[in-house]
Amino acid sequence: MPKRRQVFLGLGSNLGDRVGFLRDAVAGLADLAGVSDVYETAAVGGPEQGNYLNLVVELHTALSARQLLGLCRELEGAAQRVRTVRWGARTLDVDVLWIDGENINETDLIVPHPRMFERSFVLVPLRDLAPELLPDGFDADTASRVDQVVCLGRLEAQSPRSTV
Ligand code: GSY
Repeated sequence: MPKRRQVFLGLGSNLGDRVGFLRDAVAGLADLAGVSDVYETAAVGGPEQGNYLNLVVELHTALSARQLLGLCRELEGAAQRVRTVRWGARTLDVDVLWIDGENINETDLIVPHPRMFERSFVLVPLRDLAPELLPDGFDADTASRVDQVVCLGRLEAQSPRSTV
């Protein structure tokens, strides 16, 4: 039996029932060890699009990096995600951010996620679960203000009103 490792996944939604997509994805996760607060965040990159809801989850799992990537794709598929416009609006995006002890550099899988340490929409929720992983000197208050990252509180406390 492979050893369980600490893993962080980043989830985001900016199309349709954003709360519902996040809630269903989190509910479908085995080995869940933690869920950050939900943050409303200004979209980074791509065409003009609506705000995202973002959160980070922690798993303690024996799944391999490739199995985790498969899990991310499955969760996106379950949210009827359609890949049309690159960096465009999406019902659900799930990224493997970090796996304890892993460094992977393959065309379709890079761990730690290559942009996670530049993105306030990842770092601010990650701080809820693993402040020790944040870059030295990261100032969440300044980052939240500059990059428009607003804490909405716990996922279970969200109402489904935030449909876009
Ligand atoms: O890379 C994840 C998808 N994504 C996001 C996101 O989740 N949140 C914000 N705020 N902007 C984003 N741009 C992309 S692409």
